[in-house]
Amino acid sequence: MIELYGADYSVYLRSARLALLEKGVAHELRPIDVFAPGGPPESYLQLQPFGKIPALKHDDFTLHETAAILRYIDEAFDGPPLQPSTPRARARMTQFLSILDNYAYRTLVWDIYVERVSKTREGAPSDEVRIASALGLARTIIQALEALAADGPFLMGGQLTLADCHAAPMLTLFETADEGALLLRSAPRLSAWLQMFRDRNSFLQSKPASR
Ligand SMILES: N[C@@H](CCC(=O)N[C@@H](CS)C(=O)NCC(=O)O)C(=O)O
Repeated sequence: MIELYGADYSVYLRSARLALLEKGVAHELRPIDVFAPGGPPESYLQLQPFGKIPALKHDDFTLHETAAILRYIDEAFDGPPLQPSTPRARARMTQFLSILDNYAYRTLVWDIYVERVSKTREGAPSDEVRIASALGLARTIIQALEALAADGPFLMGGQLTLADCHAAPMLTLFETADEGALLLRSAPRLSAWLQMFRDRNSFLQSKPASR
C-alpha cells in the first residue's frame, strides 16, 4: 500500500504524484494541509518533522524529501525507468533536481507566482519589490535550465525522467505569471517541453482540484 501525504495544491506533492502516475503505481492520497491554522496535525510531524509536504508511506517504510521520494518510486517499483543509466546523464538529472530545489522553488513559485498570481486572485496586493528583486535570479534559473534542456520531447531527450516530474509543476505555475511567461519566451526548448507536458495524462490526472 502506497500512501502519499499532502495537498494537491503543492508543487512538491505533484512531482511525487507524477512519478507514481508515470510509473503506473497505484497509490492513495492522504490530505494534509500545511497551511491550515496551527499547521499540520501533530501526528503528521512523525512522518515529516519539518512540517512540509509530501511524505510517503509504503507499508512500514516512511520517507520525506521529494528528491528521495522520486528516486524511491523509480527504484522500488516496476514500470518504465525514470532515471537514465549512464553516470553523466544521471548526474545531469540530479543537477536539474538540485537547481529546482535550491533556486527555482523559492524564486519562481513564492517570489513570483504567489506574489503575482495567487495574491491577485485572492484580492491581496502583490509585493512588487519582492517580485522585482527576484527577476534577476529567475532569469538565471531559466537560462540555466534552457542550457541543460535537450531538444525534446523530454528535458533529457527521448526518455521521460524525474527531471520532468520535478520541473513541470513549478514551471507551469511560473508561466502563469506575466513575468514568467515573458522569461519563458526566451527559452524555446523549455517552452516547447512545457506545452507538450501540459497535455500528458499524468499531468492532467494530477491537476489540483482548485485550479
Ligand atoms: N524539502 C522538502 C520541501 C517540500 C516543500 O517545501 N513543500 C511545501 C509545499 S509545495 C510545503 O510543505 N510548504 C509548507 C511550508 O513551507 O510551511 C521536500 O523536498 O519535500
